[in-house]
Amino acid sequence: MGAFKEPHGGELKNLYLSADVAEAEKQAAREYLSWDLSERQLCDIELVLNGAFSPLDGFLNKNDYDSVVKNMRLESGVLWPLPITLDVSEEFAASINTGDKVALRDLEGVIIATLVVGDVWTPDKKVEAKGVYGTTDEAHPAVHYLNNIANPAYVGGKLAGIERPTHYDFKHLRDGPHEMRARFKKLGWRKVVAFQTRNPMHRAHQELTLRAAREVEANLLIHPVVGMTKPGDVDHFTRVRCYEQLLSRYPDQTTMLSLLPLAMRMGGPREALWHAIIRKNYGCTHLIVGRDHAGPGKDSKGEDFYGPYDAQELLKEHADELDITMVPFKLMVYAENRAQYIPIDEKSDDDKVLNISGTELRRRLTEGLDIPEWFSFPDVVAELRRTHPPRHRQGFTVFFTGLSGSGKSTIAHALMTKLMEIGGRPVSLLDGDIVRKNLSSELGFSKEHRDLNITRIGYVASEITKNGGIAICAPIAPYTSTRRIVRDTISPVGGFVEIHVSTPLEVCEERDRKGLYAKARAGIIKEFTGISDPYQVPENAEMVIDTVGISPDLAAHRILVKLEAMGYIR
Ligand code: PPS
Repeated sequence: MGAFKEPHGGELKNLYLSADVAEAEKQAAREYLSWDLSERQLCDIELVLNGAFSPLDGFLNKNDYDSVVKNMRLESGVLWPLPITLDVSEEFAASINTGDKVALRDLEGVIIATLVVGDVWTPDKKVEAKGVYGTTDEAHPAVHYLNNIANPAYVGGKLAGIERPTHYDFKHLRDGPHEMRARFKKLGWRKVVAFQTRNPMHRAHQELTLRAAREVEANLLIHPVVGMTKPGDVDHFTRVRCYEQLLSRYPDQTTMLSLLPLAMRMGGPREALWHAIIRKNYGCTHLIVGRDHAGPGKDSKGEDFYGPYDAQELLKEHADELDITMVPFKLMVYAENRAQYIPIDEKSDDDKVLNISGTELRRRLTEGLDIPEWFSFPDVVAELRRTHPPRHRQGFTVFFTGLSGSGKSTIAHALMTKLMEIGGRPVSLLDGDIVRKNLSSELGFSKEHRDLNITRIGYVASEITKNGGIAICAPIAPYTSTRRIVRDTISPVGGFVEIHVSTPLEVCEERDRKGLYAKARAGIIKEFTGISDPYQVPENAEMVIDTVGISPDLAAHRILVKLEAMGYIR
């Protein structure tokens, strides 16, 4: 196995134009139609342009897309497991034709690349979800993204790179595949084993990577994903500081840290193949694949989407084609009697093994409990504690959802007052009616407008939460997927407590405080929730309150007790 072999399917791409050509194209592109790249598209485009996604030279056209979804291969037969597509709105799709050029811009309007439009089509998202991820269950983060966040139409076509996406953080750790290959060559690293991660690394990970490197007599590249990972993951700033702490614990000159701006799909086995191809493009000869590689978690029935070693199996099946060797690893556990880590399959009956799961670690962090040295190095734990203070010092959002007239606003007011009485954090109320007067005054009640309204509330609440405050939201928020987007936005920055005010429709209608139900029944108000518009009942709200028979005061008191039990107040 040569360390610097050309990747399968052709040379390592570099789609950036030379400086003067790029400048000319940039000037010309001012006249092109323009598309603002989403966060995920920005991640994808960076890795297409710098060659990490070789042999791709743009976003997939329809034939390649169909073939990838169905057979895990490009039309040419080259192995490529995940569809890299440019999703756009219907209006935008209708405005472009094959052969047109489009300027692709980052969030600040900088032109990153231009695209020569190939195919424009509307994908069958069910077929894509089933084919690529083996499921249409929206508990899978990629299926949720596909159905609820990605735009409805796709555009394929070749890319020409104008400017590298800007990163202001950890510049010294951001090398593309060409630079990494050059660094390996310069250092004489002929064999390099890559370690993929989206989590903070503890002693078990260090032990595993050291063993893997020793086993295959290779140098080690710690190659964490810093683009988009699973919602709820530790933010990459904290993680990279942890990795930097850990790096000093490896033997000198053996190990390198570099960041990968990848948008993960949590696609399990197919994603593991993708990770292998990417690491080969970066010049690695080996990739560590552990238990449940790139696993999406549980499905809506509480079962695993993929078997724990499915990813290893799929890589084994395609070993001949991959040109990078998998180093399979079992779960590492700490054998207290031996005072060392061992793979779980080497455990004998005499061994007393200890393990702290991710969930248990989060619990200890949020409750400010001890994290033992056998589990993690103290400087890594100190980094984690800096960004994960115990819950009573974190910000949080209480998100009420329920029908109009269910009592959300009244309980929200009562709760706000009680929380202000306790003190310690600023409290903001984002009530449905207030938001509609201020933040969302131009919006109506179509699904699209309701979603926009809730996303705005979620955005404001996440800022309040991130800065240590308490946000109380009380919209109807009738759609499950939108509530989930809000949860996913807020959970990484603090607490999120969803409360379903489940007062039955008959009771709300009977109360009809604002006279809206009567108008809705008479057809004067259209799209009225519960009457002529849907309300999707929450399935995993932290709390359900039916206001029949309990006062707003008692309801707010129960919520306070719940918040105390969860550790947010004390
Ligand atoms: S949503 O669906 O979450 O965006 O709705 P929200 O922002 O909470 O706004 C709900 C309030 O607007 C009034 N209203 C309607 N509600 C539902 N459907 C229709 N068509 C409608 N038209 C006006 C109603 O007073 C809601 O207030 P609450 O406090 O919930 O009773």
